[in-house]
Amino acid sequence: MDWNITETNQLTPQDIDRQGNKLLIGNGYIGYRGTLEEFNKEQKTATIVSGLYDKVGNQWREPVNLPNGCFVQIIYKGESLHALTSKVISHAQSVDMQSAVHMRETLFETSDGNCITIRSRRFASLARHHLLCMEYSISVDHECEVDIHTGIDGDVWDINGPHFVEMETYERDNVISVSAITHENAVRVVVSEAVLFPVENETRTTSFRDFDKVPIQSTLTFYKFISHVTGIDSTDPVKASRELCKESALLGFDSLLAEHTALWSQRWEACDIQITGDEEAQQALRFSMYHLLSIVPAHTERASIPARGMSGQMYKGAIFWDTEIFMLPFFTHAFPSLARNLLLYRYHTLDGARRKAHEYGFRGAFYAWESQDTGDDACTLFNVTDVFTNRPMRTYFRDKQVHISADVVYAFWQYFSLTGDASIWRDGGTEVVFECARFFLSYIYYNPDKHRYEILDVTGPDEYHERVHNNAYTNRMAANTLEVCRKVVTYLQQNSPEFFEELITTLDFESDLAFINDVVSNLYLPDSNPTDGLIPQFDDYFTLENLPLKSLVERKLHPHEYFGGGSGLATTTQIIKQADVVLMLYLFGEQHSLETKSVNWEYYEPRTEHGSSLSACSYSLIAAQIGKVDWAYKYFMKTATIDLSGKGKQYVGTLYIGGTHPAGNGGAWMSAVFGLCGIRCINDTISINPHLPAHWEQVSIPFMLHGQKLKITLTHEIISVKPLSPLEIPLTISVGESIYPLHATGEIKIQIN
Ligand code: IFM
Repeated sequence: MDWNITETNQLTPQDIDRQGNKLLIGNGYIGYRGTLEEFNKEQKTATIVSGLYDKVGNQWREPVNLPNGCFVQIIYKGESLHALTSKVISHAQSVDMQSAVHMRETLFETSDGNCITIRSRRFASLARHHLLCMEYSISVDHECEVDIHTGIDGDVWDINGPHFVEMETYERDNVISVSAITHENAVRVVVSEAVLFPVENETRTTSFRDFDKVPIQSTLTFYKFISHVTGIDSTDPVKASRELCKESALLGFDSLLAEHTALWSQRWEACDIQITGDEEAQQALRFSMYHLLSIVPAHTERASIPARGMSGQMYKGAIFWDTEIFMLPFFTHAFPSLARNLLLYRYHTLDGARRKAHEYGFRGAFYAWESQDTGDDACTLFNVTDVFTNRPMRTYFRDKQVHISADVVYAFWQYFSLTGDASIWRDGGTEVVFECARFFLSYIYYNPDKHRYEILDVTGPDEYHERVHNNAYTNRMAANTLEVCRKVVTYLQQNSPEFFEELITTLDFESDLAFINDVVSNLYLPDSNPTDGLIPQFDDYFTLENLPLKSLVERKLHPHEYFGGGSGLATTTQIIKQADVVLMLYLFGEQHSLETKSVNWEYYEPRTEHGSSLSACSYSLIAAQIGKVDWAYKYFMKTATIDLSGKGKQYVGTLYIGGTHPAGNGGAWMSAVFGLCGIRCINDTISINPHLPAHWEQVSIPFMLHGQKLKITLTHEIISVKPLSPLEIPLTISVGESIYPLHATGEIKIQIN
């Protein structure tokens, strides 16, 4: 199967936007959009580094787009060769997912009939996370001279910029550096470049080099080594950045590429799922993993994955619940240390969550709906613009999506129970769990008439119905938070009593613990109605207008009008934005019968708009469990192709909101592994109940549980599980009613049909 994702289209502005996202390269520190070297801010070039945000005036705080070191413009007899304005005979642009290298090949015909081909390769080094490397070559049909203009382009695309208040250029030892400081926090940002060029006729203007009248007989190749360092990473970013360039130029492109490729091979070995019989699904799933691997911060536990990855400033570069619920499973079962980094980001932003709880008059930790570097909430109270009045519309994402704190706790417990890594509790996890539990204790109400605790005035995952009471998802997740808190307490009392006692005292948590015991058994959990098995998404949901989605869409007066908010069309109806009850049924699968799952899937599916990229995977997961394999496949492909097809919403009014969809990418992995392959882990047991599409001949999955590496291979007839190294912890495999112990080194094969 081909590992290349290739685009050969004529470049329209829409293609350029889409390819910028789709053909992104990254190493978790740098994300570089899949644009061409001659492009500039008009074509949305962007170099985003993780964890760096800036705010200008009253505008949204957003990631900083760094000066673009990949810029190159070729000029032939005064004619700039540009993919948008020159005569292009052929153009191909691709990403090799195996080695995470972006490539382009464009054949230009000049006005005097010379054919000039530009080829480039670039990668964000996985071995040196501040470094981008590029090889650029020019091939000609007829011997000629060209002018080459290259350098660091500081005139960058911003949504809410400009973010630099000072920009200076230095040159020493043939390394050019652009240094600037950010507007809000005066963080120094430095981009430097070294160029290995075959001839020495360079002149310089500011941050650009000009190589004039360069003779080319057939092909000329040069290399750029571009480093990106900020004052957050280094006390002397100018020096660090320059040294990295010099060192890289000495090592050379090929050896840097070799070390980068070797690391990517290791990554693929740990996670590549191979599907025989379905090239389209294979490509989509690999592509989803490629994107997750390109943006996961391996270098730090102080950053996480934003909802639009590292594809730009969209969605304020903010981290949502997307990471904990939709991306973490992939990392937990393939790269537990990266999952750990993502979780600890929540520990490092706990103070921001404490501040938010305090701001709203609650105790404990209320995590930011849109979290950046400090954990303070970047979500505004008016997060959507009304297309009719062009006025900001009051939304309650920030104030009422309290499930965020429960999502974080859910993820911590999942990580612990699937990896066995108890160090997470001492390294901050316990504090996160205690503070989130405390938040819910202060948020709940006791209803004396009904003798139960309730959670009022919240917004669940379905953002079209704000400020509802007893959202089934939120109540279940809040109860889980309290249950996890109790389990962590028990674990620590048994395993780290001194640490536990100290923490209880430091956090003054004794009385909260006593309260938790009472609440856990008396918190109202909306359950299935005995007559029809339906679970109300929230109080009185079933009294809302019941109409087909199509009819609601027909009521629209504007193509981009928002269905939610104060007077949105969906708010008085049963049409929901995204999986809500169905997601809950997946996350708490053991507590619900297949019958309940089936009845609720059938009810909510036609009422779900899938207005969020988070929705499809839940419908795929439950469809697989209830035997609707065709639907499970359909929704799997929907989530797995979201960034391949680039069909997601690109603009709201004039605001660009496109970008990659890492939650959709993580959802693809979940739908394939937990849904279609039917893998589910409970303690040390892997239960496997495959629902493979008829045309899938075989699937093999590298899979980690409790630190043990396995290869699970499924066909329609046989399930095989093979330890990839001697097992240190006994594991069991459960298929149907039977349990099979997995032996230290041996593969087990189980006939299923
Ligand atoms: O977190 C999601 C939310 O559930 C729906 N709107 C988009 C957010 C970011 O993906």
